[in-house]
Amino acid sequence: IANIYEQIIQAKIDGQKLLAVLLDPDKIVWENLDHLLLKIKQSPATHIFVGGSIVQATILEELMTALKQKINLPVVIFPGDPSQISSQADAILFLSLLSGRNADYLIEYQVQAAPILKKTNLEVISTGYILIESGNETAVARVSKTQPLDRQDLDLVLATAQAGEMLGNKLVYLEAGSGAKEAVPLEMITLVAQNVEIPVIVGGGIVDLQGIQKAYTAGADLVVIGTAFENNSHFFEA
Ligand code: 1GP
Repeated sequence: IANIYEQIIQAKIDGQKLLAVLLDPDKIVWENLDHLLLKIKQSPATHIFVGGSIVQATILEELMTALKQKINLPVVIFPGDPSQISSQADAILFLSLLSGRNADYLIEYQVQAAPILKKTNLEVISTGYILIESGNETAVARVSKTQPLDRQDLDLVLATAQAGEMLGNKLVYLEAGSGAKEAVPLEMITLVAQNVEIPVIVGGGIVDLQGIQKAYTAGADLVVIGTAFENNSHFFEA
């Protein structure tokens, strides 16, 4: 699948909204995989993201093989660390955790990943990753040992997104964290979307179809759904 970033940009120009289903290899029940893949095929998803804050599963490659064989959607790695790189994917979100001040997640892991990525054909998409406080501690904050940004501090979130854009990030990802109690505030999505040129991804704590729609209306270009689909494979049927 050629140039995923260009497709995202084209969708933005065309006003087409994108939807990613997030699959965490650790949480997949292997026996249910065919059913899961069928449900993704029947869903409005435009992308599959694969990753998690920590992935212990050794089934990453098997999962990638199954996804590539059985589903005709771009597969994008959404990594918690450099161990989650698979050359079978189409692209990788090359994340910098801009909300935090942990150098490992700002540059160290990227340095470790670069030579690995050079040996693959993965499309590398530089992404400014911004964790927003969500009413509960999420895995991203715990694993990265960073503080999320205050959900009231719109100015700081915007400045962070804009700094990412100035550094050359091609996407900004507003993240409440997987299983967040509260999703990213809609006014925050709007403020960022209106004041950066790059596409805006929003995820974390979106648990119903209205939540997806509201995020789109607020200005999200791509919404990520993890937990809600994990808990209910019929989620998209409503
Ligand atoms: C997490 O944004 C994604 O990185 C999805 O979050 O699991 O809450 O849908 P949920």
